[in-house]
Amino acid sequence: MKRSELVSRILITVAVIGAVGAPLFFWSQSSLMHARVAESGGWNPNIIRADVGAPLHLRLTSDDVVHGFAVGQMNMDGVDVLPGKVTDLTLTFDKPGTYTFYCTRWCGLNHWRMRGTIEVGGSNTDAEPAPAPLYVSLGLDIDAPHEAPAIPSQMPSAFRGESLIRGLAISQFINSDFYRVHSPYETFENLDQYPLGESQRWDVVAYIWQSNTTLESLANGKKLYAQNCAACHGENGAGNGVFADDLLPSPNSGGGGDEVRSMIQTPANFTDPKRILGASPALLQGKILRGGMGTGMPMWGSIFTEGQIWDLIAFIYSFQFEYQN
Ligand code: HEC
Ligand SMILES: [Cu+2]
Repeated sequence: MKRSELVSRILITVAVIGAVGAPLFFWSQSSLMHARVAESGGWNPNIIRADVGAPLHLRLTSDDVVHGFAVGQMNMDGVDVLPGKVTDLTLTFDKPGTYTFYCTRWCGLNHWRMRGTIEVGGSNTDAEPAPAPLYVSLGLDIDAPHEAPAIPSQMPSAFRGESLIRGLAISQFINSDFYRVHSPYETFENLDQYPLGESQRWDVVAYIWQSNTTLESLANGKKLYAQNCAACHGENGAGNGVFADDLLPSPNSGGGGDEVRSMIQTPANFTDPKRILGASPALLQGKILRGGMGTGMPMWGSIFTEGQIWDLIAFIYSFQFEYQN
């Protein structure tokens, strides 16, 4: 499904209205929806019902800090939800289903727990079941270790790679069917049929990875990463974001002593070549969609469109490769 079609599934109008006092009077036919940091209860209400095609009016205010509101799977920019103000938002859904809404401002450590659902009822005329994610159809165990057995001695460069491929037939590596199901390390192995040294093969891998994405996708991934991932995984991908040290294991991950605890809490370091060069896009997609792993890694499947997740993955690999721009 193209992104423009996804966007057209929802119609949005927004207005921010001054002080809560007087305007309340005008809008009193529908009640306010309150936002609070997750520790104080998150959204109230956090389940909303609506009907297909019928405008849903939401009146949002915050009881504490600045929050944001957006509906997942819509490629929608968040609208601010301010203390002492009312944000008036009208949403119209043209497909039934369960939608996730979420906070878009880093309001605190548990920011990403500020989520709720909109149940949109109506007859499901053109229902097409969602296809299984790639990791499921591939039967990939995304929790198995995926360390690359060998890593490059310097950062692979797409620029050097491009100068090496003249006369080599590598077009079979440059399409999404290949890219999505192979790790950079597997691609490095596949390249051993060519007359190239090891670091040259890694440079060609960098070239192949860059050729399987676009500057637009990388830029969009970078933006989404800064908004949604950097607070844990770090601006520079090193797993050292401002919240990284404060993450708690999820309640059901049990004890396990300090060593296990620090292992399961630490956000993945995307600058670690062993880790990322050993992971295929399908594996990273599975982890992003599903989240969990008994850690603080949120699940993002209900938040991002498929295209947005591929953009994030393209950006994650850019911590491993020197790309040309
Ligand atoms: C609240 C903190 C937090 C946020 C926010 C977060 N992550 Fe994570 N993430 C983690 C933790 C902790 C892990 C380690 C879990 C593991 O690897 O088992 C992790 C692991 C991952 C992995 C697995 C890497 C691997 O090698 O297996 C990927 C991919 C990932 N995160 C992507 C993202 C993306 C993309 C975003 C933003 C959309 C994001 N994360 C936001 C905490 C976070
Ligand atoms: Cu918030």
